[in-house]
Amino acid sequence: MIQSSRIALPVGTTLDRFVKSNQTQFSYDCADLSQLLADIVLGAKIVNREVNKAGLVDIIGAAGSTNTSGEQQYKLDVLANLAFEQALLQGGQVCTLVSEEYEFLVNLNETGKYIVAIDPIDGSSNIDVDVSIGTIFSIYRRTSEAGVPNTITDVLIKGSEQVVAGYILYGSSTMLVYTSGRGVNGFTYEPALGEYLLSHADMQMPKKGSVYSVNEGQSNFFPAPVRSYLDYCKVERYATRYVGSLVADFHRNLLKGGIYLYPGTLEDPRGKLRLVFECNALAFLAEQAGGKATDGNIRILDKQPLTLHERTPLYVGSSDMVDKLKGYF
Ligand code: AFP
Repeated sequence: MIQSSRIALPVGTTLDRFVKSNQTQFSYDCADLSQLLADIVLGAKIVNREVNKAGLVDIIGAAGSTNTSGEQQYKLDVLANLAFEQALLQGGQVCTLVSEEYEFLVNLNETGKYIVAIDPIDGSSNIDVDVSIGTIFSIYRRTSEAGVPNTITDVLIKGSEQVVAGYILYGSSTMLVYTSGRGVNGFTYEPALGEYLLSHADMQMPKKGSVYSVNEGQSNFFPAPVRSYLDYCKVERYATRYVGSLVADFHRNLLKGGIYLYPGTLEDPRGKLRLVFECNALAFLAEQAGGKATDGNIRILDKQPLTLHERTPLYVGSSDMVDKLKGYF
């Protein structure tokens, strides 16, 4: 006998339906946003499929190449980059793609209205050890003339100009979290349906938490204000939680409250994280959820990138915690 009560259960709100029913939240054409997110979701589904079988097939491990920052590329980095590029190319909304995996911009469609910045796989070194990884993306409205290929100056845009930003977390479940500038919403992937379903509506980062996330092994080389703040965290007996995948650490702090720190060091004052591919998107999400993001002196979203792969210190998380840290600078 068919269990009608079971099949009658509501499916929930799919990402597509959510975007369409919240049209007024997006200042531009909602159909564009819908298509763009659908393209990113398609890329993410391919990545998710590969991540889930990473241990079974020859997908883990180094690809034998390095990316533009001289870092080792993992096979999944290469595959994910290709998956997103192909999905965005097919969708046709994007004039230019900039990716952490490419040294230069890639012009996809001269008439496209949007520029996408993407870190296809964040936390690559965690792939081989089955720890959560992520994808981070920012979407900007094109300001250059349509029909003309963009140049580097057209894509060096402040984070405050983002129209949409988000991430996909490939964790114990796969989640997509995004903002279009009117709050933050989270969707959990239901693999049987192939859909992202609204699971975390109007996410708010607690004003304060008791977790700090930092690679504290490097702390002898951190700037004095950061070292003082870390001493304060210990006095307060905050817990340390650091996965080494920015998306995973950020996501936990978004839900539970906390602060993520990636400072510069004495030898390398700009740290490791990229402004365009990683920090801007998370800063936009943090602010939209009530949190804050700074490099210690300047709000991340106000920083004008001078190069595509520019790095910046990043302190992001609960507003009271970021304010407290800023007090030490
Ligand atoms: P990988 O992609 O090289 O693993 O780097 C990940 C990352 O950019 C970010 O996701 C982590 O929070 C941070 O670097 C970890 O860096 P450390 O290993 O220096 O702590």
